[in-house]
Amino acid sequence: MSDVVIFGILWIVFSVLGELGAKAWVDSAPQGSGPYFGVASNVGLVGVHAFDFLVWVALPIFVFVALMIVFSMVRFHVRKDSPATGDAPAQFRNNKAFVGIWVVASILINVLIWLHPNASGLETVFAAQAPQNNPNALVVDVTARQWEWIFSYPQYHITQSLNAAGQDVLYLPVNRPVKFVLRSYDPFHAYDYQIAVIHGFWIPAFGIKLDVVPGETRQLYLTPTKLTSTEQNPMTRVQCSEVCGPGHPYMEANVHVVTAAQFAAWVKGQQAAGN
Ligand SMILES: [Cu+2]
Repeated sequence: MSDVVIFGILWIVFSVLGELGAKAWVDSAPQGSGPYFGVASNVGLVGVHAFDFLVWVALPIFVFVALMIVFSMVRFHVRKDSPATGDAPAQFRNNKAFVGIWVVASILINVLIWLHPNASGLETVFAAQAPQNNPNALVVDVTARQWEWIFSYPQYHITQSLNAAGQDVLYLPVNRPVKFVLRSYDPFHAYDYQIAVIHGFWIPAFGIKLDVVPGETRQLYLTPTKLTSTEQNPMTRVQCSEVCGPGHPYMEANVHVVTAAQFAAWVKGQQAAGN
């Protein structure tokens, strides 16, 4: 068998094994670990699909390069018992066909990745931010202050949602679009606007974050796609992602993604508690 055929067979075998191994690794990762943080939103899934596609494309390329090095070392090394002198095989400085294929293939792969998942993924994310694609959205006013996340539900007349321990908490019904309205100011020291700083609204499992800037009102749409909570997966939490002072690392809030019925019951409880 010629070297090219042997190399081709090895390339295919190791590429298939690599693709299967990568998939098994991703599928077996428990919630919150692995490459995806236990993704739980429509926007986060865009990133997952992009990552899947990039791994799928990159793996055979990696196998090709790595295998070429190992294959050459094994197949073409000088043997111990070979004479010190003698006719070496013909040497070439370059191989026009190989270089041509390499350059054209590299350009095509780069153009492909620019189109998909880059441009296509961005289009999906932009479309997810269009109000008309988020009917019946749940409005959550998010106020960031040093160092606390405050959540208000104006549609349900909840000014500040709190759990039994009196901590700020974010409840969201699964599969219903959410419109976050993000502001940075301190309602407890509202007279001094200069103490407001930039915070970063980040829920790792939702796969998106947005800076919260004093003096601006920013909007973020997303739809939770999975029943989960901070207790089940610590990556499902609100975490400040802009250094905003000594309390920055602890500027987090628990998140619960629940069924519509559970959400309705929770709303009643918050209203009854006068929150
Ligand atoms: Cu912060």
